[in-house]
Amino acid sequence: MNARSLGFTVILALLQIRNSQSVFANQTVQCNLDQIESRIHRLESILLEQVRNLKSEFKDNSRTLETQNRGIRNAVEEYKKEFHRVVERPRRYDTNQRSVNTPEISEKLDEIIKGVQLNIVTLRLIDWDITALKKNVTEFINKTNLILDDINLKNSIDDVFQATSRNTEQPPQIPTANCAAVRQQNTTLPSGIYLVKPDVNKPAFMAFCDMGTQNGGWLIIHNRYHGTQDFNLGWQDYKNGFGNIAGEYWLGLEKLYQLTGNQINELLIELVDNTKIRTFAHYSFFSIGSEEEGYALKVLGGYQGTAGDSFIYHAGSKFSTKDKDQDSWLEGNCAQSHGGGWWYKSCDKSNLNGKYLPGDLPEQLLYQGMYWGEFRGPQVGLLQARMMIRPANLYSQPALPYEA
Ligand SMILES: [Ca+2]
Repeated sequence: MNARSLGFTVILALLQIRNSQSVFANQTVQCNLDQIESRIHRLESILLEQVRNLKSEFKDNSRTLETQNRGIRNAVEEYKKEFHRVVERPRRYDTNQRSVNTPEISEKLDEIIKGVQLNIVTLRLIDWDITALKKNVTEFINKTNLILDDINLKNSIDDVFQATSRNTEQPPQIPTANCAAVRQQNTTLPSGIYLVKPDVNKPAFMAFCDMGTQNGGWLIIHNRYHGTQDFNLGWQDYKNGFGNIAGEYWLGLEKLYQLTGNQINELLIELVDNTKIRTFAHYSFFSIGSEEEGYALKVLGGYQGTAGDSFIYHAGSKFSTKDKDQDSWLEGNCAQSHGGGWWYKSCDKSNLNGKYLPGDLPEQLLYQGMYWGEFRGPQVGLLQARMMIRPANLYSQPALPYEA
């Protein structure tokens, strides 16, 4: 084949290819058009269906709205009728009497409103009154309950007293003047604490009564036996008394004056040393003065005993404490030097309110212990000491030494 025929052949082949491509393109377009047409038909049917549904739905809504409109119209008509009825009623009522007068109705309404407001205020006041009344009733009930409690308590106390008086069949105990008077009332009473009232114008007080020693009836004014009670105290303590009536104590100068100021008493002093040896000093006549007199040892005499008379040296002396110097020692205060209140002179031959130091005392504590000069001397502290009094029977006592 030559070049010319080859070229022709190529051109021919190219033309065939071109023709075949054109046929293929035409077929593809036709296919696409068919598909589009089919889709359009489906879409049209869907739209028609939706339109039908919307029309149906619209008809339903229209019927509902129509029904609602009719209801509203009916309601409005009812309201109109009611309004006319309300408005026409006073008019018909008024036509029988006088013409309609709106201002008068308004005034009446105002009066009614005012009346209602007044009633509301009145009701509020009544409510407040009721609240206050309720409060008063509650307080009254509480007070009544308290009174009832008191009455019940009083009845209970009365019952107890009546039962007690029925059981004992004795009048209430009246304090007697002293321990001897207590014993005179009943000689079988034991030793113990009793209420005594030596001065009818002064309060009664408690004291320990010894009913066993030398026929009993002794009132303990001083008691020391273990040293727990401090006796290095001031004037007020010695005046009013201190300690434990059932243990160690000092009765007090004021009470001692009440007991002995207007009545001579016996004085019994019991002493025990640290070896348990007992001794005693008995004075048939004992009395002290008032506070104005410095509670002075005004009467002391008629000694009898085994201890020795180491107290007579103090007769006539005023009572002194560390804060009230009434002793005869011009240069000093015996109570400060010797550790306790006493009827110091210048200074002492006995001191039962000294320091509680049983046994031998070192030299620097000479005269500072609880001591009795004639018994163990000022250098030995005693173990126990007790002072007691009872009214003296002047006609049965031995005569004073200088009268013998
Ligand atoms: Ca002095």
